[in-house]
Amino acid sequence: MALSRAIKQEALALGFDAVGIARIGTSASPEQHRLLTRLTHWLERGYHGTMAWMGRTPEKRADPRHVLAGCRSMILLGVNYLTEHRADETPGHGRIARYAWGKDYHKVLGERLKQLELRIHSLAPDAVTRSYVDTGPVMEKAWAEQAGLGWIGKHSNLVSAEFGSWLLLGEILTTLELEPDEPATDLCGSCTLCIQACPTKAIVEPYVVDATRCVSYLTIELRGDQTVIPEELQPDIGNRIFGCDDCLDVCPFNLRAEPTQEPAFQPTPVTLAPLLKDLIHLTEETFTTQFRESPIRRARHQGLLRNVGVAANNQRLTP
Ligand code: B12
Ligand code: SF4
Ligand code: SF4
Repeated sequence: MALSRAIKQEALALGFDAVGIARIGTSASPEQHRLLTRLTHWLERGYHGTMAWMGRTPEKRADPRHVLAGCRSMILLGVNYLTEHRADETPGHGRIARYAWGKDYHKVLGERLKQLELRIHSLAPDAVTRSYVDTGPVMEKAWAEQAGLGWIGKHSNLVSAEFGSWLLLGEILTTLELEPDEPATDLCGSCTLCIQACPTKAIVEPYVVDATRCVSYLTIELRGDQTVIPEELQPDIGNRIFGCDDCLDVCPFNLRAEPTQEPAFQPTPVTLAPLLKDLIHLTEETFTTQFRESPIRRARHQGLLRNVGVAANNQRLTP
């Protein structure tokens, strides 16, 4: 009990905004069976598209004990990335998803997770720990729900009563038996705003996203110079050139969310108001320097140019 409290205090002191603990049983829980079933159905329907890594070892992805032998607890951590800025969407501009306005969250959260692991080891020298931020075979949203950070909304992202949809997640798996938190309750009710807001109808049923239709997948994960965005989806991509926030933006639980003061997530002029006519001529060299510390690197130079081309075409701009 005291150890769990001390770990949570350390986490908050390191700049995490939300922290909770999920218990991992010695045998698979009904929740783990549900996870595996949902993941398997999702994969069988081909919703992962070209993200082949999602299809590897689903049993491992659904069960943390296969990721860290002897895992008994998972510490889930969230960082608020909402800033007080609004994207400039006047004609001629592209739109970049909020999570990519500042520095790469993998690095920001990853460094804090490493520090938290060190502090856990000083509190409990025998503990074995392993941390990830979207970097391991762990279903982060589901465990964050179990740890009480929020519930999985109908857009399939985690919604926190305090931070709305704007938490990025990371976790520490550990052999320590920590005091678990109460799982969060689904407060979506009869709301369907996110489903209606999706420009490409990617939320095929409540809680299920077909990634191959999702603008986030189309503009980030469908990478490479040979990879063309399906023509029938191109008009619906509108001005979005990296990721998409439409299903998050409409969620009523975001009305009360407070912006973060975290410097790492503040936008740059380019990420807040990317001018399509400038980006169309972006060289590989400038791309590499400009986005060195940004999640936008993941789309690669050719991928971003492809997205800019689609957005420019949607706005009837000529190069
Ligand atoms: C693959 C992936 C994607 C894919 C697929 C998205 C998806 N919904 O699966 C793509 C590229 C499209 C994507 C997009 C985005 N992503 Co992403 N992504 C992931 C990743 C790597 C795995 C997610 C996963 O396991 N998917 C597999 C399917 C089966 O899982 P699922 O949809 O979560 O299914 C669960 C529920 O929907 C529910 N469920 C499923 N079926 C059913 C049926 C019923 C009846 C019920 C009740 C429930 C239910 O149970 C399932 C298990 O819990 C995670 C990181 C991680 N390691 O977890 C980040 C992650 C989910 N992504 C994240 C973010 C921020 C985004 C974007 C917002 C980025 C953007 N702005 O462009 C968008 C949001 C799109 C959306 N609406 O989901 C964050 C979400 C943070 C949060 N607060 O939830 C994560 C956690 C990364 C992180 N470390 O912060 N992502
Ligand atoms: S991120 Fe955009 S495209 Fe993907 S499910 Fe949400 S609204 Fe739809
Ligand atoms: S928009 Fe409505 S249905 Fe979607 S996650 Fe938010 S509350 Fe739930």
